[in-house]
Amino acid sequence: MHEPPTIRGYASWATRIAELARAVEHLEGVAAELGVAASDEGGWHGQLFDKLRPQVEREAVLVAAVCGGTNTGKSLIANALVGLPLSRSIQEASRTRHPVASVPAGLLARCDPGELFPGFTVRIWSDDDDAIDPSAEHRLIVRPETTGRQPERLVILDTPDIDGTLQDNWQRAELVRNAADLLVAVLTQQKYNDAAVCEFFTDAARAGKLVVVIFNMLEWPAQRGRLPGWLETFTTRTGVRPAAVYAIPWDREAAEAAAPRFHEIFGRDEGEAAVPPLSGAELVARLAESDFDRIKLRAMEGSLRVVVDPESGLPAWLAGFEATAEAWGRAREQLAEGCSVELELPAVPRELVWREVWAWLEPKRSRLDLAVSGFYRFVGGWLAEAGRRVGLLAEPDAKATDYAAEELSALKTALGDFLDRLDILARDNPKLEAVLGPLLASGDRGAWFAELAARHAAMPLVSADYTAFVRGELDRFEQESPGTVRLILTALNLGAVVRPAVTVGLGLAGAAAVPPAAAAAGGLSVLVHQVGDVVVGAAASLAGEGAIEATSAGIKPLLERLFAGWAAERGDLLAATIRDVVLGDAVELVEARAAAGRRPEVAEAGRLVAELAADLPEEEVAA
Ligand SMILES: Nc1nc2c(ncn2[C@@H]2O[C@H](COP(=O)(O)OP(=O)(O)OP(=O)(O)O)[C@@H](O)[C@H]2O)c(=O)[nH]1
Ligand SMILES: [Mg+2]
Repeated sequence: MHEPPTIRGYASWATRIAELARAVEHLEGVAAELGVAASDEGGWHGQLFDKLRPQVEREAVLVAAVCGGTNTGKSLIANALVGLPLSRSIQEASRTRHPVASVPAGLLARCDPGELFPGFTVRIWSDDDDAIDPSAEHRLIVRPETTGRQPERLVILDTPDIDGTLQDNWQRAELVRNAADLLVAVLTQQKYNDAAVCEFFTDAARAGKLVVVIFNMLEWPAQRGRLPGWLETFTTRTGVRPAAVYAIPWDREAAEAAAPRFHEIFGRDEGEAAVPPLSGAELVARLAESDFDRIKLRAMEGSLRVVVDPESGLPAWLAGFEATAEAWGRAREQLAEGCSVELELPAVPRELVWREVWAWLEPKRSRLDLAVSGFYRFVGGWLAEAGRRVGLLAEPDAKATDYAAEELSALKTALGDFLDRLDILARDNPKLEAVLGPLLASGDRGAWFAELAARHAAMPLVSADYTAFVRGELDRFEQESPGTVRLILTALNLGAVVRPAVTVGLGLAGAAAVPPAAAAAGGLSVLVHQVGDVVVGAAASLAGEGAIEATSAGIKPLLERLFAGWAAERGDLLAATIRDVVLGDAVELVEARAAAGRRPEVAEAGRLVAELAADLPEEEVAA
């Protein structure tokens, strides 16, 4: 006979199942978004959400239903188990028309029998004729049990037959079977091999219902020897693995007294005689006490096996989820690596930067006069001269206009490069195609370039941000190196030229592809900031005759930052345009999907599934 599963306690399973359902529910919201196939070939979803979860969410109640062919003594047995007349036991066949449930009154006060038995209209029992009312309505007659004899968490039902002429009866029996944890299969010599009976229990076995077999109306002990053969036929046809087998001898007196005796049948009959038969009350006590956890676990076992099946269950779905999230992760990496362009700006108009430095120096002039007196006068004169040379003082507007035109053309080239890269990425990666394809296909490129030009035209040559940035940098430098202001002047005077290189890319947080310059350019934080997911990085190199002096004077980093900051502001304009008019929230979308695989629910669901699977008893290998 079947070995019971290891008893770990119903409560621990119930908790895990509830947690698992919660985790999966969270992931499902994301799964649709990620495009994870909603494959449920194995039916794990229905088992988890429709079978297991409702069970664990309500009070742990054991529902035992007496089922079987017509006129086999079901009502007699149900009444004996309950110890009260539930439903009339009659000689004619197919007389029980509605299931009758004996529910402990205390339990009835806490739980709604309508929820335990979907599909039925609940009626409170008035007498044992209720169950034989020929009404077409699917009724569930509830008899509150007030004697206290019936265990508090046990519900016992008598059910209509499953093989008579009335189809309504079968339907009602099936509804009860689906809601029950334990089926008491009443079989007789005539019915143990009946097609309809076997079909009913085949479905029960498939759903993993625990079945206790009772052979009734036996010539006793004459037919004892026939039982193993009947049982073998029944279990082979149905796939039922009985948790226990009992036999009830044909006994008119016992039947009339509603007190049948249950003889437990073990594999062979040796030693059986020594075990006294049980009364209905004793059998019930055994079910509710020592068998409760085992029965509940067994009732869930079938559903649970479906859920934890590595091939067709939740693990397969989780693997699909992770694989899809990983594919989004790769798409994200590709986007970060592939989407970065060099913005090659025309030589930075250094006189503009100088003008900012000069403006910063102005209010300090008297202090400088005192501090550096002659030097300052020398520098002042030199600057005027240098200014004339580089055109700072001559036709500044014309120069600015030239610069702006060159700059716009550089920005447009970079935008074109950027769009080309997006095209390539979308072609290479189906996930990126899904997100970027529609943007690129339907976008009006002419309008994008026009928008870039409009934004560029509206941008001042020297922004308030830049002015503030320069002042901040200079103040900081002066504070860190008091008395070295003259060095700034020296370097500028000597004509150091700074060539910043600006990289505009999709700096996804944490991605290796964040332009290294952006990460290094800490001093540019005012300007080089994250704009959505777009990072503008700037690096600079110092060249020209003043480079060595600037380096030795220790102001190289300062100068680099000042010039790079200027260029970065241009890069920022490009980045913002790309984000606002081309990409929209596409990058955030990719980022969010790539992050889905790292959601804690993924690991949690994996852990719970593994734990639940480990608790399942080894599956019996069919002999
Ligand atoms: N002598 C004797 N009569 C029995 C025994 N088991 C059942 N009966 C009788 O058989 C008849 C049918 O029993 P029920 O309990 O009504 O059978 P059922 O399976 O509920 O029948 P339906 O609900 O009509 O399908 C009744 O008259 C019972 O008294 C038994 O072991 N010995
Ligand atoms: Mg009956």
